Parts: sequence; C-alpha cells; structure tokens
Amino acid sequence: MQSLSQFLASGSTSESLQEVLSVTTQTCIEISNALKKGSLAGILGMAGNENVQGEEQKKLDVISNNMLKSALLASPVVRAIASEEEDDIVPAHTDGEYLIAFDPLDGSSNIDINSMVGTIFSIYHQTGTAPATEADFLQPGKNQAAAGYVLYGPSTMLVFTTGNGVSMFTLDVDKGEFVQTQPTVEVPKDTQEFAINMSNQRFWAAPMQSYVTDLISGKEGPREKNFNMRWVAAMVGDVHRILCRGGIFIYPWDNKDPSKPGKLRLMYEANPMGMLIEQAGGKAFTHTDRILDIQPEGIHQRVAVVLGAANEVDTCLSYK
Ligand code: AFP
Repeated sequence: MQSLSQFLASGSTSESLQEVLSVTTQTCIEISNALKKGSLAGILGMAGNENVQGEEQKKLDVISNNMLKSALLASPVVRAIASEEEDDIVPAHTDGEYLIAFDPLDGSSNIDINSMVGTIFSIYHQTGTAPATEADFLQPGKNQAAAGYVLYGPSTMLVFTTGNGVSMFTLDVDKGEFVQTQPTVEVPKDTQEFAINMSNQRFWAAPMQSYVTDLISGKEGPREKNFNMRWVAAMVGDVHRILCRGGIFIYPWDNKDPSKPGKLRLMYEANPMGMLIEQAGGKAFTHTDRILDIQPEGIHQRVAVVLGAANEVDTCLSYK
C-alpha cells in the first residue's frame, strides 16, 4: 500500500500541486488529532461569533479555520485562500500559483454529539502579477485542479481527485500519514438509497415533493422498488457514503427563506463534491444546471444540490 506522498510523486501531479495537497492534508491530520481530544482539550462548544453567513461558529470551526489558514498562507505556492469562515478572501503570495477554497469543518453541529465532520477543499491553478482578489476565485468548478475532503469518522480518511478518478486514503495513526486504501471509486448508476432532510418537506417546490413521495411509496408506488433513507447532517459524511456504496444526496431549494437558492455553498461544498462525484461516474446538478458549469457571482454563494447515482439524478430532475 502506498503512502499519499508516494502516490503523488508517482503520478503526473505537478510539484507545486503536491505541495498544496501535502500542506492541506498534513493540517487535516492536526485537526483530526485536535478533534480526538474533544472535551479534554476544552475545544467543544460555541466560539461566541457568527460567520459571514450569519451562522454561529463553534470553537472548532474557528480553530480548524485558523490552522488551515496559517499553514496555507505560509506556503509559497499559495496565491490566496477563501474560507467559509472568513468574510473575504485572504491573499498570500502574489507569485503563488494556487487558489484554495475550503470549508474547514463541515457538519460542525455534529461535533457536540461526537459524530462525523470533515474538511472540504477545492483547488484552482491561477497565476497573476498583482495580489489575488475575490474576482480570481469566481471561476466555474470545472476549472478545479483538485478537490477533496478529509472525513473525521471512526477512522480519518482522505478522498480526493486531481481529475483522473477518485482515490481513498486512510490515516495510519502510528505513522501519521495517509495510506491509499482504495485506488478507484465508482458510483453505481442506479440506487435505492436517498439522503435529504425530510423535515423540510413542506417547504420544497412541488416537483421535489412529488419525487420524494414516489421514493417513499416504495414497491407499491410508480418507482416499483423500496428506497432506504440516510441523513448524516454533514454533507461530507453523506457524500462519503455515496462514494462508498452509491445513493443520491439532495439539498433542494426551499421556501423557508426564498431569498436563498439553497443551503449549501457553491465554492466550499457543491463544487468540490461535484468534481468528486463526476470523477467517480456520478452526476452533480442544481435543480436545473450542472454544478461545475455555474459561473459564481460571489465566494459565499449558495446553491441547490442534487448529486450521486447518474440515473437517479436524471430521474429526480425529470420531475417538473
Ligand atoms: P454545519 O456545518 O453548519 O453543521 O452545516 C452542515 C451543512 O452545511 C451540510 O454539511 C449538511 O448537509 C447540511 O448543512 C445539514 O443541514 P440540516 O441542518 O438541514 O440537516
């Protein structure tokens, strides 16, 4: 079994991208170690602030953000970072080559119940002669040079792509390094498992209501098969399940807050997960468009998300 550094060195990944991936994943190992200490380190609970999106920050949101921010800003190949927990982008080195957008701790409401959380990252290759600006980040997800996440679960796992398929790595805690445990990942085209927050059902648009009604009608309904439901409440956990055993994940538009086109963030969640799912043979859409084609209008933009098994995504979107 090869380590992450052996895997990267043996492929066509440029040295500078290897450096970004190595800094990001090493920092995630430190985040994983901090998470393991839990209450013993006094790091659970609220930080007492709100992020730019009006969400209360947990102490670990802030700690993870600061760890990634300082590690990435110190790397000479990094041009700038954007984080779900930062109001604005943070420029690093004008002659750096990479822009990194990240959600430092996705699913942070799971921390207090000792359940799954993760770090999601999205990397763009971009050079320039002036310090980076927000406009540099506003590129469609199809331009990503790499994307992935580190899942802090019973074991700590790294899942990423550089555009040549998806690989999974498991943290060897004795050696403090990621080791490749699954060289290829494929999402089956069909599924009988869906993930959606059912408590929002009454707020969804009519086509989504009809689609989910048909799923839960099971064998006796128009789909003529039973569906199982799972909801981790951390996208990173739900997408990991889909990459492991298939399924469809949906966070649709709803009219709870009609001003928001969805809950999930395009740059920190939908784009990196969309790239992973597509690289594993699945599909990733809003209710109308391919996620990776969306031209972002702002770094904290939200979108509706329907991703996973290709045929099931098609079926979901066929409801009008
Ligand atoms: P937090 O990081 O604030 O816990 O949000 C996680 C998340 O953005 C995404 O990872 C989940 O899929 C989704 O929210 C869960 O949303 P619900 O609160 O509707 O379950």
